[in-house]
Amino acid sequence: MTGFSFTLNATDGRARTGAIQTPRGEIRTPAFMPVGTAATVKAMLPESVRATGADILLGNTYHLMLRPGAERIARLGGLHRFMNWDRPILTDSGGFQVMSLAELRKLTEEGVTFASHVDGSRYFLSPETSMEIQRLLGSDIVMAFDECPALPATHERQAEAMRLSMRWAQRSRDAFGDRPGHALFGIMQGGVERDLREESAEALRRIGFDGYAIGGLAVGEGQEAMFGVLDYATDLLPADQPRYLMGVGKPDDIVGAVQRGVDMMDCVLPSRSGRTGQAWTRRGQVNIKNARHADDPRPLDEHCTCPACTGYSRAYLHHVFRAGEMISGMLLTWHNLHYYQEIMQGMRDAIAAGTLDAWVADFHATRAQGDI
Ligand code: PRF
Ligand code: ZN
Repeated sequence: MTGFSFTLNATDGRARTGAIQTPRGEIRTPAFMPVGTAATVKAMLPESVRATGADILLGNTYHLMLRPGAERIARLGGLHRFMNWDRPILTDSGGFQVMSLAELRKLTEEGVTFASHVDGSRYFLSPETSMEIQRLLGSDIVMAFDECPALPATHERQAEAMRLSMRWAQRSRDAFGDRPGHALFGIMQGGVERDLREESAEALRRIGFDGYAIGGLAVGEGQEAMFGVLDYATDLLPADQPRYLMGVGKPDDIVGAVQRGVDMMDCVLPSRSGRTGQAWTRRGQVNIKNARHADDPRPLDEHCTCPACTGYSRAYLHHVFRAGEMISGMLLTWHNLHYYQEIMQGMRDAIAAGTLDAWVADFHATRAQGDI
């Protein structure tokens, strides 16, 4: 397809670095995508998100169809114009959010009907309606419509959900059609069942997508089980197209995923925990609520170049959190997103230099040290 391409620049072990070219700009990989669910990365201006180093944001079909509505966003010039972010946007397809947030859900072969968590009104989502909504939003990377079963799930339940997702993947592909400059990604399912992951990858490759996501992980199976799947799952997908691990994760999850051949990830963690007083740093987690920070003149991380660390003490960050001041979420979110992007840049550089193992060893050693 024209206007959208993926170039691999270097590999180191199974890790890869490269870039996705889109008409709205380049996405350096491995890439971390901040989550902008409701047409905003909460507590951040778009230019500030960009300043942290983000090349692409994630938006949500489910939330935007409910409020303010995809047609309204289309009338207002599309999601990029609406939220003042002119770089690439990937949109999730909605099914995963329906299953975790909506009420009165009814799932059939055709799609899923549900009641809005906002006002209880009834909606229908299917591969066809999800493709239409993502088109109205103007999404650059559109996700196929899938079903991610809740855990615990038997092999039989996982098989059923995966096979439905593969039929929906074909319907997503048919409904998406040919849209130069826009990409459609398929989503692998199958839980932690190797035979199902293999069957799912085969079905997706047969249909053919511009990129391939690994869904159905980070849903409560634990890091060891997730890495166990990634140990073989990335190799089931085409080497010359981007691989996206959905909804991951903590810093050490991201590092482990990149080591296993993942190119893209998204997670609410850095932004959400910024609003609950949790900071992620090179040396580990800091809970800024803790009274031990009340008199501490040091920054969160003396090596960090973000505005929260260059301008403010832990004592100040503790105070504004305790006082419920809005700047608390703003500063901690900025720091967390900055730190996540610094990890991604560090890994991109290390993969290009062939020194990822040393980089990862240093990442873990730094985090293991002492009290933060
Ligand atoms: N499918 C979709 N979105 C997702 C997931 C999935 O399996 C996950 C699982 N971690 C997060 N977001 N469509
Ligand atoms: Zn910082």
